Amino acid sequence: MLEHPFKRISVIGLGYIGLPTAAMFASRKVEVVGVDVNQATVDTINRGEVHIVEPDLDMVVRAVVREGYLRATTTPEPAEAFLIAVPTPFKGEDHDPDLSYIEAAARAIAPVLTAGNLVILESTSPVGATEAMAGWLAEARPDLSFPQTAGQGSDIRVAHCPERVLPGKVMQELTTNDRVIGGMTPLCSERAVALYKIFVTADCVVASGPRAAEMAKLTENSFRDVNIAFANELSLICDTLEMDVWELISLANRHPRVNILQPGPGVGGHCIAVDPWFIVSSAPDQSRLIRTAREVNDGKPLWVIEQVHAAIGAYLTTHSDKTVGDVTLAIYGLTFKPDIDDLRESPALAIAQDLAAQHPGPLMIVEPNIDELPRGLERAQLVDLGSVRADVHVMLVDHKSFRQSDSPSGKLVDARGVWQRPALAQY
Ligand code: SAJ
Repeated sequence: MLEHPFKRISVIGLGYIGLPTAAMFASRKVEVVGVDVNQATVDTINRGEVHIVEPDLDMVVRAVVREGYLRATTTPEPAEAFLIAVPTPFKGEDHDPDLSYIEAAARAIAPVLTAGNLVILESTSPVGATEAMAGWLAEARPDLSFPQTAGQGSDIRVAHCPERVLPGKVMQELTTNDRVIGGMTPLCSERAVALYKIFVTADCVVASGPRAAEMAKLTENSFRDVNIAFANELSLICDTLEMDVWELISLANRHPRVNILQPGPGVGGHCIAVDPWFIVSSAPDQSRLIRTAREVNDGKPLWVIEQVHAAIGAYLTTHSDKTVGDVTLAIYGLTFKPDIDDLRESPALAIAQDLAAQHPGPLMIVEPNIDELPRGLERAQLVDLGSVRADVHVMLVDHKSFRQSDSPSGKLVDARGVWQRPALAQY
């Protein structure tokens, strides 16, 4: 094992990023204290259990809690390094970033800081957030020196090291993804590299500073958002031209320098649907493409809802003895992407809630990754794939089990190309 100076590491925010990161350090036999404001989360972790679904996470947490390397608390304790992994949502119609969780975390750890400590911001953040965090820390601890005023010789080292792991592959990508390290001084970066090298097997790439690291993370997610918007726009164009978008993208992607992503019911999750707005809000006049991509992706759920109403109308024209209240709808998938249990910012959930409110007939929902239906879907019935009996079928999330099943009979609205995917002949 590598020699490193970190006897105790504290992770603030035990969510989708913080808990796997805490568990990863602990699995390398470093003492980790996880801090979260939610007592139920803290209790769950201290029992060796997890409150989120992520492959292999439960196994690692169970082991490190049992061996005494990870424990959780609601009150920060002294440590050599602090990693802040709290949410950074946006607020209001202008989509301005909300840094209140970072500020609260900074103010919570400030009292326990001691000279020599390293503080890392992992939360995806707008440009300037790390410096703002260093400012809050300095305000709370005038007895300590910080890099913004003391430079290389500061008591406290501060860096931004954005998380970039994919939900569903977090435990793997935490170790194998390259890591961008943006220290406020070269010494801050050096310490942060030493910290991450405890478990990262890929490269730790040192940026010119925290601002470059912040912008790199926002750029990665905006790149993906723009590519998905391109695919979503193609799906609208193909609908108008009565063409198959899935065939079109398969064909175009056979070009060696073309790699179009897949259309869907919209872009969800807490990252790609949020982060591009941080760029737009910092440079609104220059971010025309990034803003338009967000608007295209945000407009897709409404388009899918219109498709469903059109399918209901088409069904009724061939069943003149029925009224709209007699039409049974089946919705396949609620999560924000396949094979996870995460409903945050899910376009599929928003579509289902809208249909539940508008469609007067019976509503069946197939979502193998949850046990009970969330708010707004009280009148719907959660069913197994095999029990679906419906007139109009709406595919929203391409879970593995859906991909492996046959196309149902009835009217189909397929936002993911599961039932419509073309088999292209190839010689
Ligand atoms: N989606 C499509 N079509 C596609 C790909 C995705 O419609 O071809 C949709 C998904 O269904 C989902 C949304 O986009 O609703 C986002 O899913 P995702 O798998 O693209 O990304 P996330 O949000 O799970 O994770 C992203 C990742 N960023 C990049 O790939 C550039 C991940 O590496 C980041 O760490 C994560 O955001 C984050 O935390 O910022």
